[in-house]
Amino acid sequence: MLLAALGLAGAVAGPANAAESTRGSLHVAQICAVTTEDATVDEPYVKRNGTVTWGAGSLREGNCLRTVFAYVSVGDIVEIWDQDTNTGFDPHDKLGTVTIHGVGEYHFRESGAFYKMWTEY
Ligand SMILES: [Ca+2]
Ligand SMILES: [Ca+2]
Repeated sequence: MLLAALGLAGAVAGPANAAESTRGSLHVAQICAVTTEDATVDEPYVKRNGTVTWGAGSLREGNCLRTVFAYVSVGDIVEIWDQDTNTGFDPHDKLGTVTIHGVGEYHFRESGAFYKMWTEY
């Protein structure tokens, strides 16, 4: 009876785990620009393991984006970048890199910027 129950649980968990591997099991709940890299407004985007997974039009200093349709998993390398013209003298700016360890608060402090990000289930 117990083995049968475990077998059923395994069968149900399979597709869910497959979905997690592509989408990520943690929701990026919020990203806040405490200090922007540009003068007052950045155009932040998120890379997950080197691939751009989410971007916003703009984010003003002191503001947060409360609904971010971005998902990550434990162990992922997540970077936040500020989009610029990406010409020779104005490349995109990397604002920081973190390794996801679970639900929590993450800080990004490169290029003179300070961003916070929270993950949730
Ligand atoms: Ca910039
Ligand atoms: Ca910018």
